[in-house]
Amino acid sequence: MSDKQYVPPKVWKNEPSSGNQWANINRPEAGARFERDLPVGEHPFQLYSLGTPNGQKVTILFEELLALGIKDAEYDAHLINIGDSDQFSSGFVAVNPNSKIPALVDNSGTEPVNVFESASILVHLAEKFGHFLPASGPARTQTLNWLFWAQGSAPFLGGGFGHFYAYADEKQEYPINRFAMEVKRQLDVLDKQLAKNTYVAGEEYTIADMAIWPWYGNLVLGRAYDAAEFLQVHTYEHVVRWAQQIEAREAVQRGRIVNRTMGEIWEQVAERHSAADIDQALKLKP
Ligand SMILES: N[C@@H](CCC(=O)N[C@@H](CS)C(=O)NCC(=O)O)C(=O)O
Repeated sequence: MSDKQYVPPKVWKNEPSSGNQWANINRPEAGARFERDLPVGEHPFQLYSLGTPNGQKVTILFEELLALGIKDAEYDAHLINIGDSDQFSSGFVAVNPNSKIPALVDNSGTEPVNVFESASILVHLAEKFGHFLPASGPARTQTLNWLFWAQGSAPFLGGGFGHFYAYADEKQEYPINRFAMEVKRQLDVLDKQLAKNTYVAGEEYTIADMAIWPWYGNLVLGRAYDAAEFLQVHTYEHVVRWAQQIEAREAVQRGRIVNRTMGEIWEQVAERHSAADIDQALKLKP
């Protein structure tokens, strides 16, 4: 237990309790903080994102669609640096009033369509191109079950466990225990599902895998929060098997590095405007 006793005041006030950069991005008000238009590239899809797990979901899907030879899925991926408050520009807020990456403008039809929330973007693209989301029946429901599971569960991993275990200035037993318990329970849910199925929603690779892998796949592959030992991620052997299987896909290796500004140099493709941007980075891989 922390020795500092916090007594909530009668009315909450916005008094930052921490100096860490992730604690201080947000304010209790929504909306644009400054005027700036978004850049627009030449492709039908304009993605405004960052290579976090939520961003990776979408760039993995784009790369999977391109790997199928679908040229209409060409996209520009513009960098939104959330540490620099890019998500609060008037241009970004016009696309996503929630000020979170990823956000997409689909210019492929007669009128531009704004799409936000990573799962909504995945469904929009999967339906548009007819891949990675069964069109009807139980397989579609099963895919959506796991897609919604990911959207509901991952905030406990990122905003909950990751925040308190890795980012908070002070290590506090109560939130770390609470969120470690929940993350391990979620890993066990996945492990039991993947013991019986090749992919999360059955025998087909779907957008549910693309939504879950960036969070739980990266976690069991030891790429998140330096928490592999703490959470004993190797014990979830079916999740590890699945994570490695997804990781081996070329489209995943390409998509996971788009809009990334951290990690090894070959893992950083700050902006993607053509396949060559990714090719060049991957050439540097040892
Ligand atoms: N539910 C949203 C979550 C998106 C989200 O949390 N994005 C984070 C980065 S991973 C973000 O943009 N944070 C910036 C902020 O909170 O201001 C989705 O799935 O798209």
